[in-house]
Amino acid sequence: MLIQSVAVPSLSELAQDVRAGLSKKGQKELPCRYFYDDIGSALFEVITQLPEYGLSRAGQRLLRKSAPAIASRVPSPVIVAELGCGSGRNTRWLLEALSRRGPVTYCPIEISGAALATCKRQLDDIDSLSFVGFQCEYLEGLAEASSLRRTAEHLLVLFLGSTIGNFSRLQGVQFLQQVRQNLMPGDFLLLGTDLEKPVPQLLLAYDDSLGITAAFNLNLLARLNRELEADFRLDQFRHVARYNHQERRIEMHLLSTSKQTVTIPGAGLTVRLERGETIWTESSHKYNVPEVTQMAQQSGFRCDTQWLDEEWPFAHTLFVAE
Ligand code: AVI
Repeated sequence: MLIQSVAVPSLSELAQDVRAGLSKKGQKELPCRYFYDDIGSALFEVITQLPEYGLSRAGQRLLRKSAPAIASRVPSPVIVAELGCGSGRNTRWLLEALSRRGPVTYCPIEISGAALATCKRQLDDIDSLSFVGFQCEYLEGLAEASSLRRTAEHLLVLFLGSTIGNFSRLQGVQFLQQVRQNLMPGDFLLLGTDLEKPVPQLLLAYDDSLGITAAFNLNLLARLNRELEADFRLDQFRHVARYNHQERRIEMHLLSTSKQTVTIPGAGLTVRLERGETIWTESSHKYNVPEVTQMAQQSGFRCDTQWLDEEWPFAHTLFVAE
């Protein structure tokens, strides 16, 4: 298996981000990208199977349905660069459809080494597929994948699962602009976006009855205990999912159930929390269809084709670089 490690965020980067986020004057914050250590990635895999969390299944259904159409739009040979591959299960349909027509180089880009290894195992049996994994941040990995390109090879970037929703709307467009900078005119981006839906349904999706999303959220504090020798008492925090109507997003918070002091030696920090105060850990923005078209235009793409799921409002849109 070829897996290249470009630059996994260093401990000092984690320490700096934790320091910045937890010493904020108003709302304390922790970046959601730190959810995905090996334990967090495993918990996220379980989330994707939960009855309340229809998002991943919608993405799978769409990919299965649209794979032949996508394969007919994207010329061969192709490099498929997937930003955050997870287990790789979702991508199988598309990779199979593409590799029936010619050689495919698949470059999953993933921060978790364990997830990358699972992805490789899942897809190992696909004929004429070369696997070059990158364990690093998305844009670094994309630059590496793009540098593998030979003449006449097209690039198809997959950004599925509505990970774009974890950026603010503005950051999302800025990120797509950076993706575009790594592409040539005529290259493709397949973008997954979770669409607006009734708030009670969203709240259940982010606060499931088995408590897996709660564990996923709390693992962030457990990670700081493991990696920065922090002394967070997990029983003194509660997972909270809220809908922010103005921003049209689900927010996940960790609510302190007592007045407490936490020390984080690895970040050189002592944090005081009031009873009821929260640490904001994630936003998950929900979109509507015209917004997706607008995002394409703002980032140097045009929309080619869009597929919508009928059971769980979710869109896959094929963008072409202009
Ligand atoms: C990865 N990302 C798109 C997920 C989401 O729905 O925002 C992460 C997640 N957080 C809680 N459940 C799932």
